[in-house]
Amino acid sequence: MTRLHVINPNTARAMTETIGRRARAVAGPHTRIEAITPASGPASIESHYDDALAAVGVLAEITAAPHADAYVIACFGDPGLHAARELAAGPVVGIAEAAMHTATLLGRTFSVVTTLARTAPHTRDLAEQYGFARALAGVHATGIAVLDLHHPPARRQIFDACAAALDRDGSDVLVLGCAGMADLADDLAEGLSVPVVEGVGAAVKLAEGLVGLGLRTGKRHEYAPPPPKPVTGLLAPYSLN
Ligand code: 5HY
Repeated sequence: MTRLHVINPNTARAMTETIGRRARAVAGPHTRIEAITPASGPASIESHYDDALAAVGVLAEITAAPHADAYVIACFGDPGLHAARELAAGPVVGIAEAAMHTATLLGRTFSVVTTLARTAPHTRDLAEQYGFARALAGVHATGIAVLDLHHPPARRQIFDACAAALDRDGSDVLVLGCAGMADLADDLAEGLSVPVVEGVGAAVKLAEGLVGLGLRTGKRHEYAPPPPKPVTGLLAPYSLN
């Protein structure tokens, strides 16, 4: 049995339920999904400030579950990804990185449709960091806040934004830029007749594959355990001494 911890870095429990449903819908019969809402953190992640706060909660969940075979960070900003890989023995897969890898196996270019415009530069930065800048045809914001994605009008707005993005970019594949859109992929793919990649499912299947291959995070260099040192004040409980 593969124990896969899927961590929603924000503290919106309804969103964790959406993420968990999608993860379980795509997971194989030998994978047990644990969908996790951190005890602390922002209700949603829409800024660098939210991202920084959320990373601490992600790391706490990684530390609390050393027994997991792999972890998914289920936020399109991949908060805390590199620090989590320093802590975890098993693979840690961020949904943005997973979605971009998956999209480039399906087409030469992909478009990302996301929430607020202010998050678009971070998506471009991640594509650059992960080596997908050339394949990224465009990042398109809907202007919908993360916690408003479940409202019916938002669904129509997202569909229209996806259609416009594909037309404008001439791209082959669509990537949904928020974990809160995870349950929209199948309907969008049918309506738009293109591959629609959402990061939760992509990350779950990649994590399953890595575990199935017996592969774990490399610990020789950058992702070696962090050197222990005193941590004072608010974050003192996170000291690794
Ligand atoms: C996410 N925020 O997937 C991102 C999406 C975004 O709370 N979950 C969040 O807007 O960056």
